Amino acid sequence: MATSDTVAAIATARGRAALAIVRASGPEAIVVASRCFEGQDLTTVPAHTLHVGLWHADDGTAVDQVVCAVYRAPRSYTGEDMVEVSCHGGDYVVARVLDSLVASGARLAAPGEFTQRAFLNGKLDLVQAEAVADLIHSSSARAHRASMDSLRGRYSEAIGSLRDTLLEVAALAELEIDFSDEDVEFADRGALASLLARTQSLLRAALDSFALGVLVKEGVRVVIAGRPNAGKSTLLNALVGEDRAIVSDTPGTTRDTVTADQEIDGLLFRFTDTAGLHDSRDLIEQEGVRRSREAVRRADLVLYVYDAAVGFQAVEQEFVRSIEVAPVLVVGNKVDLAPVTHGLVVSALAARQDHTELNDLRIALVRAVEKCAADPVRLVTSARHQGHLVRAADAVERSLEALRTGMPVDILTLDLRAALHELGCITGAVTTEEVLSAIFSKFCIGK
Ligand SMILES: Nc1nc2c(ncn2[C@@H]2O[C@H](COP(=O)(O)OP(=O)(O)O)[C@@H](O)[C@H]2O)c(=O)[nH]1
Ligand SMILES: [Mg+2]
Repeated sequence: MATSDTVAAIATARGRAALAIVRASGPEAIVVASRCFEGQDLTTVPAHTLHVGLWHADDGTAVDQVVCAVYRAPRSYTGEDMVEVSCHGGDYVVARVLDSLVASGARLAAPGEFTQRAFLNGKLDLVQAEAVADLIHSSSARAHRASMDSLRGRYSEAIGSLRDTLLEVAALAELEIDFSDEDVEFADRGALASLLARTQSLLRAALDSFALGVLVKEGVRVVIAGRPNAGKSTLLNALVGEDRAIVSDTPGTTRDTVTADQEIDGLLFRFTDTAGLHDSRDLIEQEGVRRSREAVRRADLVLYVYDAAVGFQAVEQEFVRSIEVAPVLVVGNKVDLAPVTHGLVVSALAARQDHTELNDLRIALVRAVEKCAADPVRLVTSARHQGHLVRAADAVERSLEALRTGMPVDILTLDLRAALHELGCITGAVTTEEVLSAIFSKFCIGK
């Protein structure tokens, strides 16, 4: 991807809407836009100004009345000259505006190309660029908060301070290499070891937060399991506050998988009412057990519902104990009919009238997720970051080992450099074309 040319793309979603934005970025952005714009001469207007005028297609026909925002390098999102055309929404007008930009000399932007240019021009680091995509995709308060934290540079700061500590240690170690003929020790081994140990514990805390980070970013998949007629579908409906699953007193009613999303305490929960489980008459049957295991395998959390009127059967207890893939929350339903002997107490039916009825269950769901990690300084939500953090922690571990065993100082610096390299990959201080295209190709076009 060259940054010497000028690109254009539609930045807003398709379909009918009051307004839409088509943007252009690159050295020719203002000239290209001015060729289509009848009003002020955009090439001579000051930076950061808005101009109302007529937009013309390349055949001269007036397409729309628009507002052009003009930005000049380096004070723009991409760090290049940019024009953002606010036109009326709807597919036709927007497509014509884009066509005319292309006819005047821009080329169509690749996905994420604006943000990639911003990165290449030093407007954002890689973590912040990824946060832009996460922000667009965030669908809960906590996912939003994590991406805003990253976008504002807090995550990069945390990585940066880890790098600074490692650089400090590396500098001291390298000083010794420079003076190795003179056989002096500049650095106090104990002080180096404690700096490295501190870095290591911060890295471990970051790594520990990844399990929670993924749940915050992707949502928590909760599979509601239990015997037919236990009240799973009723509970799902009560939790999401609408009738998503079919409720019936004929066992085996839920045949298709029903999934419904609900935000609780800023976390997105994706509840799945298990299907197929109910086709067999009893959980003890081979097929029933196989299917429940199958459903449970895809869960981050299992909500096991039993019917208090029937009791928490031995086979059910056995089944719950055998689930290893995810934490299980046991709830006894139909407390209005019989006392609950195990787990949380629920009346799914009553909860339909009174939505505070399930508050204990909601709290338990959030707690079960938060248990996945201690309160981290910065939440790691990206598998890419996780990979680099693991390798950085390994390298720091090796350098600690090198210190402990009194290895030559150049062995120590090799490991420190490896750790620094990994941290640099996270923020993009070190990067390759391949990594960039893997990241930015997942972006929307126009971002
Ligand atoms: N008395 C009582 N009945 C309930 C409760 N929850 C569900 N039911 C009833 O139990 C039956 C089975 O419920 P359903 O949600 O379809 O169970 P599923 O097969 O596990 O999905 C329905 O007739 C529900 O109305 C409850 O808390 N109390
Ligand atoms: Mg059901």
